[in-house]
Amino acid sequence: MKKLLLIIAFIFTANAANAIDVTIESPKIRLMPPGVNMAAGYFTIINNSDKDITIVGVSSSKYDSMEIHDTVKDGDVMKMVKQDSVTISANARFEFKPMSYHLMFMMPDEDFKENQEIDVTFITKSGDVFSSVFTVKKMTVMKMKMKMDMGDMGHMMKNMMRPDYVFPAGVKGGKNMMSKKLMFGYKYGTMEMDCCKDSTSSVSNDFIKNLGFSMAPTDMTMDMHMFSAMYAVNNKISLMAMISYIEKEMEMVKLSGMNVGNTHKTSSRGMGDLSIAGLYKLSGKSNLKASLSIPTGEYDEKDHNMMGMRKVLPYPMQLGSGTYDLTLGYSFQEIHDDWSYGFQLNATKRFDYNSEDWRYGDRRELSAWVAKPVSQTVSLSFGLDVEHQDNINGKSSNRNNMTPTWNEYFHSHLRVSSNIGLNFKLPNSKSRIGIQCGVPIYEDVDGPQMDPDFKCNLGLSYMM
Ligand SMILES: [Cu+2]
Repeated sequence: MKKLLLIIAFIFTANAANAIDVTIESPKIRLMPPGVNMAAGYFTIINNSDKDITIVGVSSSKYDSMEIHDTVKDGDVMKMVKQDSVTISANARFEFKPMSYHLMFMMPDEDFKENQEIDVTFITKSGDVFSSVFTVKKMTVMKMKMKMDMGDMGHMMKNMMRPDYVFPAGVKGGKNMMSKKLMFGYKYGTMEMDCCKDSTSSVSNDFIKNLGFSMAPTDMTMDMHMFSAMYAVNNKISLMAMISYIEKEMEMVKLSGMNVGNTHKTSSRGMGDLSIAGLYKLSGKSNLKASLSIPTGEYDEKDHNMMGMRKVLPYPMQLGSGTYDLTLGYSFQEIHDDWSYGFQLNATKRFDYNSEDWRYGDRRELSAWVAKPVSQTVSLSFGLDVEHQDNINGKSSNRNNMTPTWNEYFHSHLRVSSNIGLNFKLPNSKSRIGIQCGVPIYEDVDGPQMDPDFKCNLGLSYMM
């Protein structure tokens, strides 16, 4: 947006040079300590023309965001209030000064030094453009008896630069962004499972065999590459779309009959379900999410069985649900000076059966975490995940009775995992990296059911 504004500015200055007759005196930006992401700018503008000039926008190639502010008294607190425009009367002089109108320079590309020069472009209501060069200057901060309240925005700007501002990599969904921001994300998730649990304890292959199954899974890996895009329609509403590429592999062992002890591997890979979501910001700390899962993933994936015949793979090996699923979520995060915490609740409801006459069970999840920045660029987090998954409803026409993975009643579980994570906020960059890994610490399952050894998530995001 900033770049677009500048391009527009160049076009206008080229075509309409001197269309605006203004003089700008002593333009300066307050020198801020490193790591501070907001600075005020002051100058005096003289309108040499016989017409009023209304400034409606400011931008700079060195800052992501700029605003015009006024300072107003609210009780005994001074507040900075964003202004959509400021009008300079014909043949008048107007001062942008401390405790009054000023420019707010936000999210600099780098930490600036004294006497560094910063380009600033102004756009007027009539579409004219004029520019000036501001100089970074050390200025004594006025000692004020009154408290300065930067409001929501000041806190937000400061917090946004923290590594723990974004959720740990394993936490789904996201946070609202500033209006018109666009973000691209990539997440890689991997999970290793082995066999098997029933209730809260591990069970042996003999146990599975004695239940009448002739095959048992031995281990399973799931890899997921998820691509997402998020766009902030305004400060309250962001829209997201997510699609994943999934790879699954399962090894089975023959428990009875012919070829006892032989193992066999099956795999499935392809696109998963497409998810589109809306985020609604409730406050600076919380948001609501509603997402719809659209069945783009296959749910009748096939692979060769032990006999060499291509058969539909059991439920856990499928890539999609085959149903339109609704997920409602609530996220909360509170950021303190040197730590933060948050939690997220998600509930997924599946309404219909897929064309193979089954559906995955409903699902409820809770993720909670505490995070602590250990430097300006790195934060550490500890978290707990609770997931509650229901059994499969209906019965696939492709099912068989040979393996517990095909049994609809061996899928529900309550699982608690603990995890540890790292977030990186690259300096002077719009990229973030997160990594989070966890292991189950409590499981209560309807089984025999496969259970995870560990899971890891790696997340990358880039904000335009
Ligand atoms: Cu301000």
